[in-house]
Amino acid sequence: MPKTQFINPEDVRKPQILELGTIPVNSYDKTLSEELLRYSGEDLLRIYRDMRIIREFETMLNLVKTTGEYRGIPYTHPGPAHLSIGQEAAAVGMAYRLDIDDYIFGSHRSHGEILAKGLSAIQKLDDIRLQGIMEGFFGGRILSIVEKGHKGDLKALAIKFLTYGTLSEIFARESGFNKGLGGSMHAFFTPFGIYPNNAIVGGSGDIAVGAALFKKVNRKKGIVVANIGDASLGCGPVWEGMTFATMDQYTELWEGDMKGGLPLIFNIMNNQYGMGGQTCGETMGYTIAARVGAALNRVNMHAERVDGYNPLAVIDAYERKMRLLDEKQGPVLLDVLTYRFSGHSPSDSSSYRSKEEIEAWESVDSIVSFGRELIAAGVAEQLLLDRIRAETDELILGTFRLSIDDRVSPRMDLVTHPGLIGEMMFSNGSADVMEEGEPDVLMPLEENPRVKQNAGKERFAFDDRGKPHSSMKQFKFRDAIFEAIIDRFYRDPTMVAYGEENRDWGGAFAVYRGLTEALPYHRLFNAPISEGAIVGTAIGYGMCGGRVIPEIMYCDFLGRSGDEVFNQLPKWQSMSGNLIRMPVVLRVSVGSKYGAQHSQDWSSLVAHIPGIKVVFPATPYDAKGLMNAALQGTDPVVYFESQRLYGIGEEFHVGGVPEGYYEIPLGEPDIKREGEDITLLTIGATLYRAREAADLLYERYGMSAEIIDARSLVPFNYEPVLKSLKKTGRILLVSDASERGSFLKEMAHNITELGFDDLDAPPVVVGSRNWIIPAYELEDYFFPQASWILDAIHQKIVPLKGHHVSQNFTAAEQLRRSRQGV
Ligand SMILES: Cc1ncc(C[n+]2csc(CCOP(=O)(O)OP(=O)(O)O)c2C)c(N)n1
Ligand SMILES: [Mg+2]
Repeated sequence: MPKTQFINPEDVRKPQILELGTIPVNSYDKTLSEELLRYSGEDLLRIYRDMRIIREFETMLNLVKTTGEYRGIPYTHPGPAHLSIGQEAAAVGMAYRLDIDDYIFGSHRSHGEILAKGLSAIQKLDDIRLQGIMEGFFGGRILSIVEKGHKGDLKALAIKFLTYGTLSEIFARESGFNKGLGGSMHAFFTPFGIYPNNAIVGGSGDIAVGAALFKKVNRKKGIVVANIGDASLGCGPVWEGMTFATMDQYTELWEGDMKGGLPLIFNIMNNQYGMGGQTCGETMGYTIAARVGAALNRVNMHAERVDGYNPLAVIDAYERKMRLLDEKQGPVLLDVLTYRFSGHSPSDSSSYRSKEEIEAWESVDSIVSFGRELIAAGVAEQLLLDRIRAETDELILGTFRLSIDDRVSPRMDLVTHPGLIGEMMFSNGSADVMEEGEPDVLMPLEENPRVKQNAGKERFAFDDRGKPHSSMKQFKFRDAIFEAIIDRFYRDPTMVAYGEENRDWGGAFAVYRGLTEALPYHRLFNAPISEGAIVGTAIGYGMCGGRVIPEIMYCDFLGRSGDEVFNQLPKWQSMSGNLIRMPVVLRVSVGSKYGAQHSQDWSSLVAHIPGIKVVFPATPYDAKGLMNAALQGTDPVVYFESQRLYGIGEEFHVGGVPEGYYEIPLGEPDIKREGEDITLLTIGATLYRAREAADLLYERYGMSAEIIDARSLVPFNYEPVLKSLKKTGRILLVSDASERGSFLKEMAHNITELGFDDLDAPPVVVGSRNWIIPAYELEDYFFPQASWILDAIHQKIVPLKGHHVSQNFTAAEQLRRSRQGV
């Protein structure tokens, strides 16, 4: 418990000098001849071969992009190709010691890393496993293509499998590793430990940390390497990822075998440029990227710069650093110095650097230098190197021919199956647990103080006579979420939850109170204030096969995790060709009372992005059922919780909140009150204001309103709403989100199209104003009120006899506001 970590003013106020220690730079000083005891001739030739395969692969792509042909065979590749010609030694050195259980992540310039890691995996796998992987992958489809006419051993076949699977992916063929849905910047192949590469530079900076967390928490073999460009050190996700990866708690607070650092290497592929900006001397201030380690923890992340132009220097560093990881001393930061001869992309004219500079680096080309050293050490003669070159050229030519052959390597057939990509957006799985096993917990569930306390609570808000139970006695919204979550913690051993103040505080809104007593640190912990990394690490954790609940304390902070929520969480299931599942339930609390930056409902931003499920429960019964369903699923779910509701009991579901397990299917709206004259469709907490409006409508105007609670935004079944409309002919939609561009507008539009014949008037949307949210004292002028619902009905749907309006919903006012953008 952090409480035990006493912060003594006497100690921390003492004067001292902070010594930062030292960071080695290019300290490897052996020649290849001196390393002959460490490597066999075969090993060294394989290093040479692997570098040559990458060089020719990238050269082929460069020629295709710049000349429209490769070795006389024309081909047009309109997509991207960010090449790493020049960086081969860094990639092969990085991958050489990695085993099949070690994972790499990368960025947009990752072809070399993919090939290097794949080649390393092929070398390490025995034939039976290798054959099994190839046969099992997409039903053996890729294998059946490359094995036709293959002469040679299984490893040679596997190398064809690797280059073909990668290239057909780059060329958007269905026979690619990710069915052509990932493409050049995202290709990956998890069976060889090659995890997603990311077109968002630095995107892997936090995702990879989550993968390392998964390995640690679930006691899995292997380490994780996050390949990151030098310029990406300026990216928030990288910094946040490093912050998350170096938290003291791993060594100070995690207990037993969990004590110790993450098995993770941040591998800076330091080619000294962004696209055109020079990192050292221009866009960054670190001079030597390894310096960054000094900011992160007291051991400088064991940072080191190594010469990435010498594969043996990189391998040497990996050997030493992997030992540290084995001793749980991670994470490690490696600054692997390299250079790309190729442009950022083939259209790049290299206007930002001089010819002399490129030539200077070409003159020390790592492949040529390594070849020379092989000869000098007597490992090879020129003839042998020439033969290796001829063989690798042949491999790439064969790969190229196969990948561009439309009959062998067709694209996904969206003519015959127009809905195919749609079918791949979600995995729609149902899994009690992500892995069998005994969950780590600290006490039997029944003994948990919160569970005991909840057992004595009233699970419906009202007594037999309709009187509300005292607030203290009611089983509340926050209890309902807690109940679903603790239940899953006691079932699924992979499940973890984290966010800001999640542990001893009990979550900012007391949802997790009691969980701290139940769970060891590694399953429930406080994250740094790094919303990007909170979501990003969860993505990495989920894609490796663990269930995870990250939490964003206020919806307004979603902006801080924008990339993770908009670009990463929703995309990897489909972009992987459905190889990956994403069992991540992101809890997002929607505030009120705290003004413009703590009270916004941004559900529409999330619902807009294809690939995320979005729910917004408004009652304890729904909160528990929807949380159970979200946790049973294998898709990413953003689960919105209104802070207005944490303290309410169940007021609608007469049976109260069941004690046992039940699910409410995502996507099904719920009729909360039946009525005849108008339908009120609500999202989130406006349910209660709609109920108030419905009471007023009845009391004052004799109108009966049917209230439907949307409960989910994505997916959403319109049928119950359309059925209601058939009866009422009128509909008003209400939520706390600012009205312009809100999800209500989307719903209103669909309802207009689908229910046009049943509508007496167009659907009317009542959202919050298109303003900043004012202080609590003025909030009622911003958020929809029950009276606004009546005003809008009166002015836009059906006149209410004798009604006095407080808000102006006339067409003229609508036009005026639109003209002013408010
Ligand atoms: C978030 C984001 N910003 C900008 C870009 C455009 N972009 C693509 S590559 C690149 C440079 C990246 O440099 P570095 O991280 O050093 O990797 P390198 O390209 O040198 O391998 C930029 C700015 C992007 N893809 N993603
Ligand atoms: Mg770079």
